[in-house]
Amino acid sequence: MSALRLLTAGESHGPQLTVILEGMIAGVPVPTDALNRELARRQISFGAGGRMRIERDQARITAGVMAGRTTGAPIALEIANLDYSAWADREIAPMTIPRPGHADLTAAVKYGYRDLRLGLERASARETAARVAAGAICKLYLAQFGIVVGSYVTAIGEVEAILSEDLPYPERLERAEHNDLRCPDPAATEAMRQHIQQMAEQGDTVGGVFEVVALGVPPGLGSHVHFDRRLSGRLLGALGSIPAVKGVEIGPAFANARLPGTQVHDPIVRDPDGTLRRRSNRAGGLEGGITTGEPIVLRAAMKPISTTRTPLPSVDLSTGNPTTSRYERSDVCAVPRAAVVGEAMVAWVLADELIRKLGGDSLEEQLPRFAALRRSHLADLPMDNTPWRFGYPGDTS
Ligand code: EPS
Repeated sequence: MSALRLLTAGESHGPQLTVILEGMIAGVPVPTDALNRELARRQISFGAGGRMRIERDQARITAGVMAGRTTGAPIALEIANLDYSAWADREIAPMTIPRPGHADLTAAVKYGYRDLRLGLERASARETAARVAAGAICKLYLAQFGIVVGSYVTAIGEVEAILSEDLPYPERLERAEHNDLRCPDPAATEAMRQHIQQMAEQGDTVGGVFEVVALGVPPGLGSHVHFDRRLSGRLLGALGSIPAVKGVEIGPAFANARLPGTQVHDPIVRDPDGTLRRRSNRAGGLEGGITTGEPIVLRAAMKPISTTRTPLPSVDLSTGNPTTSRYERSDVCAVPRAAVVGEAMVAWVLADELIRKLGGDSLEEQLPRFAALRRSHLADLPMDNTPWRFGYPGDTS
């Protein structure tokens, strides 16, 4: 069982989203604006639809944080749906035509819905606002140990960012904060904008690829001993749980699959001071389901949004007759926003693993344990009389 349990509830057009995060240790500072800053990052994006002009997501913490710090009790928070007032008293006709690609039909089959709105209300990516709020708390926890989780967009449809391997991750993350497509390549950003614009004009939608990176993660999180303790699987699953994400890889996994092993595996080298390092990071920061101390690099493919203005073939479930999908409103491209959700999911998994690794119930207990762990990894361990030690993020040789 996870040390850090996350539950979200709430319909897209209901009164609010509700989140419970259980298992967070006591003593983590939670400045109120930190959560709202993360929520605002999820809302900013070129290609977002009308709904994002209505919502101004704010988290209201109702439990588990007192005097600006976590108490160790379950953390509860709420995010109001401002669009609720427009829906609350409206007569809404049942929706009977499933949109191809959406959860409309599969949810109806599973739960026996006759009105497809019952499925879409919960399948809507509105729910991801709840994850981002919880992820913000996980990020605050990780920050206490110098761990940073960020993201950037590398492709929108056919437009690919060109990022030199020498462009350091902190610089990529910094650049991503400065445009509404979260893309670190300025030339590609402009082309992406035009592509989204063109898709909107054609009544179409577009997907893309984003990367989530975690910096400063110590070696030794996760485990090889059992399938569900492999951190690789947990991270892949966490990103794969984001609506419309249909593919995830660790490092350049699909490119690695096409190369001989000698060109893939990161050489292990010993620095003059005895620190063990990897000369490259094609493993994306994970070997044997355990962190290596190198940046964790995850890449996710998001399909185009399934609500398209151009009708797609479908069947009206009330008559059984062939017809085409109907359109109310939707985003044209949600990739930059999904990247922020990806950060939240990765932060949640890493926080869970670190809490499990360090044990204890408070930051006061955990900080010295983290320092001790680091010291134990840094201790000179003789092997054939040659001292060596594990490399840690942030070590300089
Ligand atoms: C979504 C449809 C749109 C999106 C929504 C996800 O909402 P609406 O149906 O109200 O127009 O904007 O995303 C959000 C509300 C959000 O907060 O991200 C869908 O069908 O998945």
